[in-house]
Amino acid sequence: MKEEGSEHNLFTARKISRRKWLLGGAATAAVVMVQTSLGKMVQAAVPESIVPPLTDSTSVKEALIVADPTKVPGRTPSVSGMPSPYEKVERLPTLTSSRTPLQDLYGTITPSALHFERHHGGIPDIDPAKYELVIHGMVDKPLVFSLADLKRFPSVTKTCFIECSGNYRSGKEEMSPQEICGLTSQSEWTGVMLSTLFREVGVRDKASWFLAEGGDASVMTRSIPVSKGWDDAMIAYAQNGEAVRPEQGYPARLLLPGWEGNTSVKWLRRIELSDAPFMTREETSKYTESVKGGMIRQFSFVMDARSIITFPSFPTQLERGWVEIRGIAWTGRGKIIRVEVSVDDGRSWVNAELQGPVLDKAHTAFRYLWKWEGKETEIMSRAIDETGYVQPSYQELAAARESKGGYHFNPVVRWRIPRSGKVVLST
Ligand SMILES: Nc1nc2c(c(=O)[nH]1)N[C@H]1C(S)=C(S)[C@@H](COP(=O)(O)O)O[C@H]1N2
Ligand SMILES: [Mo]
Repeated sequence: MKEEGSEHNLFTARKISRRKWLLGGAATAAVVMVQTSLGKMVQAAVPESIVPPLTDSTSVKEALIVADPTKVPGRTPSVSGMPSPYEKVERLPTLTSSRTPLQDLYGTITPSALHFERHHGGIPDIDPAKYELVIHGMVDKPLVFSLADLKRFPSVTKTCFIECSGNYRSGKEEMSPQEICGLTSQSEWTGVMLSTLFREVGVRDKASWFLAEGGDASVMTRSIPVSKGWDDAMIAYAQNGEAVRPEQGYPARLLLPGWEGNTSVKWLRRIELSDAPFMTREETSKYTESVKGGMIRQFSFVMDARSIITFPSFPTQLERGWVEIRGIAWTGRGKIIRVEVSVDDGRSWVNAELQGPVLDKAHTAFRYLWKWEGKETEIMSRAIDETGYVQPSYQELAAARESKGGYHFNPVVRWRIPRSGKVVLST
């Protein structure tokens, strides 16, 4: 048999010494406060045999206050679940947005409570019984749909990301993935295809654009080409198996997979068909970006391919030895076909393993097993999508845009690992 204290696999596991195991068992009995199934706090003597064993990182005091959960009844069932109180995983709210903690998540679905938020005029309180969606303009038969009407149409479900087009920050070393690009999240959305409603109202052939308008204080409006409406646009009323959260547009939002987040108009109340874009405030004063030669790009709807390593990242304290580099990659143009990782400052690149199934316009998890020997280096990832688009470096992008940020800024993110193992953003 192997010594408990020995390294028993490729990774540096937490060591438990045999001597301390025995010492833990021999400690004296403790008196702790426990909650009964009816919520009453009572004193209970914990027999010495259930005092948890000591490990290298638990002190005698810590060990004594942890009661054996197999010896007292647990909490009774509740109406709605909460994460474990031991987990502190939170969005980072400001007045107008909050960011998804990408570095703390697993897999690719963002728990609804952690989906990023971006509100131009706060979160409205909308009574679902009074909710109405009007579709009018260049149509044969203008109609008003209640929420119940929307739910009577054939439903569809799609897993995809929503990303804010302003999703990039940098400038200091102490920045986590959440702070750098936490304005992207993924949900399983359910609703009705917009094409179904287009057929219902009889969209005219001449109609080439539509206006989407929100019922919040900002009355957010964007012009969208009708082709996106016939393609994969949805009116979503459910998110991750429950009603869309108020923050995400309850009771119904437009969902334009792969396009700038701002086009997925929340609290959607009106769609107007037309033969020209509406040139609203949002798409003239904002949501345009500069390109070389003093030119401006407008109606740049599609989100470009992108990736970020979420582990190790700031604020990871990295240990030497085997490390599973993990991250997510995504593109608004379809599927991610490859993610390349460099562990030597960008000199050479290797293919990361993609977690299947790789979905259309969806966050895709990747991983790469690497042995860190303790030498200073920089690690990074770059995404390649099915159109052949390669995520650019910061230098390439800054040169093409003649700017160091702004909308649609999706550069390769580099993490610097100094000899101390304290991971920071390379700036
Ligand atoms: N009605 C309305 N829709 C809106 C917004 C808004 O302020 N009002 N914000 C937009 C922006 S800028 C983004 S990035 C996404 C954010 O969606 P989320 O808050 O569900 O993450 O919603 C878009 N839809
Ligand atoms: Mo946004």
